[in-house]
Amino acid sequence: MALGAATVLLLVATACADGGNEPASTSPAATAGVDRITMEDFAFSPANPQVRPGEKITVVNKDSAAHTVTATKGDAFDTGSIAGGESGAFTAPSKAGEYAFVCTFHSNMTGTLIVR
Ligand SMILES: [Cu+2]
Repeated sequence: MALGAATVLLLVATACADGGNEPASTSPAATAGVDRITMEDFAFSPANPQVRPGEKITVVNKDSAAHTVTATKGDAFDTGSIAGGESGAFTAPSKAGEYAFVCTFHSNMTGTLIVR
């Protein structure tokens, strides 16, 4: 008598596609409703601020070194040098879009201004 070794493995596919509660992130790490950017520990906070067209953005430098917020393409915006402990400002472009920016003194300090 041979036992038929037919093992039927029933895999119940758990493909439940109902009730997905993951937060929808449209733009990567965009921080909405920002009117201020802080420079601290040689980084921008937030690095990806979302602002309104033509909005005035205050920039606060909490480091001791000088920093800038400078658009990498063209002359969309530029705070010029902001000394340590000081603050400055710039006006967001009137045209919606994403504008990369950098500190001209520290090329590793980067961010993206999201205008919409
Ligand atoms: Cu800097």
